[in-house]
Amino acid sequence: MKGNLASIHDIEEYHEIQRLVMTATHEFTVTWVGGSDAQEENQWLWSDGTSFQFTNWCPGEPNNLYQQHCLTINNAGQKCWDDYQCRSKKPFICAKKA
Ligand SMILES: [Ca+2]
Repeated sequence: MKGNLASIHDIEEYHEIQRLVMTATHEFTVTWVGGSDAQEENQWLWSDGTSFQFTNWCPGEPNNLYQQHCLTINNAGQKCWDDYQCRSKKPFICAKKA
């Protein structure tokens, strides 16, 4: 569909993405978004090439447990961010230019 995993630049975009996930799944489902530190450990970049400004990491994250280079949102009660193994199958949310 010519999109990429969504980049999140500020809290407004985060809330909009959470709203879209809620609309689609009827809950705050753990979802892949387009953040990764696969190129250099702990240097997180968005799929659009920008670096992380706004973040919402869960306490103790990102912890790179057993090599975690991809980014999930809506974790735990706080709906916070956790780095996770990229091969894991989860719902995902993409963006493309309108
Ligand atoms: Ca983690």
